[in-house]
Amino acid sequence: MADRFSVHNKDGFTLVELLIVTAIFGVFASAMFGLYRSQNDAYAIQNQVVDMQQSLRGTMGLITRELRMAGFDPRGTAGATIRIARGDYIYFTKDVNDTTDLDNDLNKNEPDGELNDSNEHVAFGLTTDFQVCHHSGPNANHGDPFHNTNHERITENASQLTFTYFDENGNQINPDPLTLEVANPAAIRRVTIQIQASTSFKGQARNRTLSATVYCRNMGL
Ligand SMILES: [Ca+2]
Ligand SMILES: [Ca+2]
Ligand SMILES: [Ca+2]
Repeated sequence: MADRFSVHNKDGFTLVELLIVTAIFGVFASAMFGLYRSQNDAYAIQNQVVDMQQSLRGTMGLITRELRMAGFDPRGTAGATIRIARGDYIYFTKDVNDTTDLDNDLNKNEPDGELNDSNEHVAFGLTTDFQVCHHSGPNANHGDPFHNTNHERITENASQLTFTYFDENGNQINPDPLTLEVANPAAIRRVTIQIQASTSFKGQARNRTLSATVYCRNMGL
């Protein structure tokens, strides 16, 4: 019996052996936990960045699709054009619908020579709380992103939205420094769009920027 409590117990572990095993296990467990936590963080950051990039791509897809139609006016009587062009905001019109079926041909998805139908007044802008907003409606209540609630928020955490404008000769058209608007938006033929989004994880910010160029082929026809 006395042997069981001896330091030199041959049948079981000694106290020293147990302490060493416990210490080794502790070091191992804490290393594993650290590894797990850092992998978890890396995974969370990666997820955030992927979400941000998807949101950016979705926003850019919508802006380029819509902007390509700016000035679409196949009947030539609607007066569709780019109406307001600022560095952070654009508003344009396109005749794509015939919501009331003006010509009684049972087709509501065709140009009718007017700009009073759904999705014919479109605006994109960046709000002061860093969201890219989209307005699409049947009238000139085009949703100034800074004052109007009649718009849809399409990108969270956008730190920057920049529109750069070019005329038919490829020359950049700068907004007037006082009005902040391009003086003659009807002269615009090409627009470069740049959106930047930011995400933050444990105080570390990550930014992604996406750019695209749209040729406004329906302008100036
Ligand atoms: Ca109409
Ligand atoms: Ca019709
Ligand atoms: Ca129309």
